[in-house]
Amino acid sequence: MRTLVTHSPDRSAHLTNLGWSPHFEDQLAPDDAGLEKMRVATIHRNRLTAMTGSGTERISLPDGLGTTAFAVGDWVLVETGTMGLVRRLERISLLQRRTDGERPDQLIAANVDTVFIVTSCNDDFNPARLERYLALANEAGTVPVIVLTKIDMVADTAPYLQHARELQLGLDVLPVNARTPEAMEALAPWCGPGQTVALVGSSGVGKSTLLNMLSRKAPEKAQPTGPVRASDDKGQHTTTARSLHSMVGGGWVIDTPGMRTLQVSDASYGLDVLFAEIVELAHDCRFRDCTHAVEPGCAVQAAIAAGTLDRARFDRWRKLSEENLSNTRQPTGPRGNKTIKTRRGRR
Ligand SMILES: Nc1nc2c(ncn2[C@@H]2O[C@H](COP(=O)(O)OP(=O)(O)OP(=O)(O)O)[C@@H](O)[C@H]2O)c(=O)[nH]1
Ligand SMILES: [Mg+2]
Ligand SMILES: [Zn+2]
Repeated sequence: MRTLVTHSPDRSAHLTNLGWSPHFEDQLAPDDAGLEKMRVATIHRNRLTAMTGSGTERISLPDGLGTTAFAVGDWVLVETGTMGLVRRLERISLLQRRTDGERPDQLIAANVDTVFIVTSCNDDFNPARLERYLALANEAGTVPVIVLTKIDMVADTAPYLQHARELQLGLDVLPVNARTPEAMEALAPWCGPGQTVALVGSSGVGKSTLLNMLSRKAPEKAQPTGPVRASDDKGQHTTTARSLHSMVGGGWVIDTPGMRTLQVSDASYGLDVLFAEIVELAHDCRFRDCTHAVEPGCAVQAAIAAGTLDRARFDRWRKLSEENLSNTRQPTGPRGNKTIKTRRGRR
């Protein structure tokens, strides 16, 4: 039988550092008093581990309940001794993505405060792909930050920085060499006790390199990192599972495998935050349901003509909006139908 160190005097400080907050405390019933509060650390096909401040344990799930219903970062209540799962607590935030076919959404990470969207100063840098990550992070109610790695590999980082900053109003962009301690200093404002950050991005951009720095891993415990292909800077998918690790300055960091594709679905809010300048312009279109394609009096088309809105950015907005509409499960009413039958003038 397993036991945990449950009576440490600074136990509640451990829990707070682990991300426990009133949001979770409020979900406890008097009967839950004897249960262990744990945070999901790793998820494999048939295996789930969770941690308290003092250790990581394998959790046994009730019959018929698979691991796909859980995300790294979830809070669960567990029976002391047997380590049997009692229930999962409602999440503050959830990063999830649509997978191909009819399979359920893939849960990337839960109860995350900040998403570090990692990209490099090389062929990986792609505004259209970064916008997908931004929509995902916005939709989940997390704060996205762009971490631009491999600044030591280029003579001039300015164009990368400029393009990244233009992706979303007020977006923080952090240029780093992920292999140096200065990278940690750059990321520090989003880290610290009680904070949970997730690293996302394509394979080879340096997510695990950053994680090893943030959690100051001993070499034998470090997340493996792998080289990128010289011809196109693509990584080799070194990390294959999501996992939660403590950071040296307090707080928790989640490593994720590089994603090959990222579909946008159920992300209208996330897209509105991402493309706030287009949403803003649309208020001035003559027709409230203007599609910004052919209508007279379209403020969005006028901005493109005037050179104040980039046509490529507009094209990406249209592509993502259409993809979101066709992927979103519940139809959102007549606007789901692209032919506009009733057009109301504003004045
Ligand atoms: N020069 C330089 N190399 C870096 C930097 N960041 C990461 N690398 C190297 O890039 C390669 C890939 O890094 P990883 O940390 O494995 O990348 P990853 O994002 O975790 O990749 P996956 O696990 O495959 O998703 C390794 O060889 C790192 O040492 C950086 O800022 N500068
Ligand atoms: Mg990795
Ligand atoms: Zn318009």
